[in-house]
Amino acid sequence: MTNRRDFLRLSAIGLPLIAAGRAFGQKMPASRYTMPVVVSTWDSGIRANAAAWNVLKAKGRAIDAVEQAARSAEDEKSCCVGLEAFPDRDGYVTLDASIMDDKANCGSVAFIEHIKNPISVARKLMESGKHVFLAGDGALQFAVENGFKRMPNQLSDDAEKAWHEWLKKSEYKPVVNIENTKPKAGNGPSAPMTFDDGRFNHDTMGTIALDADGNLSGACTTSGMAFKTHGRVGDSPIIGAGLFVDNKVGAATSSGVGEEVIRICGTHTVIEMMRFGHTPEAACKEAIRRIVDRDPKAAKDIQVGFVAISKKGVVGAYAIQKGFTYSVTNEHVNKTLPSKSWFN
Ligand code: SD4
Repeated sequence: MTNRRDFLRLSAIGLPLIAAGRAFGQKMPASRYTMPVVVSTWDSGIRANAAAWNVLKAKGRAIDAVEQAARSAEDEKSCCVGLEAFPDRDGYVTLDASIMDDKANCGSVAFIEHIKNPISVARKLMESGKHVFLAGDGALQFAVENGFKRMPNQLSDDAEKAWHEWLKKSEYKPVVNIENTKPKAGNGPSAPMTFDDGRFNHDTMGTIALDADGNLSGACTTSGMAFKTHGRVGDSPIIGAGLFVDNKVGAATSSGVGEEVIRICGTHTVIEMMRFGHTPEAACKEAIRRIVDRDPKAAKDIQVGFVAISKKGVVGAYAIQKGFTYSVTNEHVNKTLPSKSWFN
């Protein structure tokens, strides 16, 4: 509790600062959004945000909102997340997902097959309270034991076509910003992807939200990099790499080449920078700097993007390459914004 002496001391320090701020015409920064607010990676994040917004506008919890956002991406045919996604090099669709709430409860599943909504398996694991991370057959077993339906191992027509085409050269080469490649004209935003569109890679849906009570949560779901080695796990299910939440500071998520994000504990780095005073954008930039500094030549050909939100609703992002976008939705806005980038 603040006693009288503390009050006088804080007043003596604080009032002149507030007065100075007013004198210089300081306003709320443009990147600060009133809560509740939800932020997702990429253009397709606007559709995930719509699912989250249904929860947030009814004063629901951030953890429920981010789960709904991830589920909506997993359910979408056009979004390269979930069972419709491109497979690994051996023709298996293997999924990664993570979720984290305002009390540092978290759950992750990696390299899981046959499950339509891995994010909800991650949530179930989080709530079971026993473990935080399950992988492969064990994750599938946990899902089935908890009532999730085991789906058949069947590639979508588009994924099958793309995989057979890829097999002709069998060259693993992630394409920068392929996540935002538009479908062919006339196909519409929810048309299934086709190989002719040049899509070799996958959207990752990372979502972070601040609810009406001021609590933060995040979720991240992906099929990983298309045509990856069987068994490969990226950053998305790793707490501190593809997703991190600290309810006193902020929340962050990432998309792009997961190996680079794992090396620097990407989203944990972002949140630690914010803890010590960086804005979300400056913190994301610092994480990107670490990736670029490690191998500036290699960085020219890869994409990684971070997006973060502070406890006060300030949102910022930074990427290696131009073209990374993030979508923001609250009572006043529903828009997709370009991220700043290291290379232009
Ligand atoms: C991964 N970070 O598995 C993910 C891929 C991704 O948009 O973000 N694609 O490495």
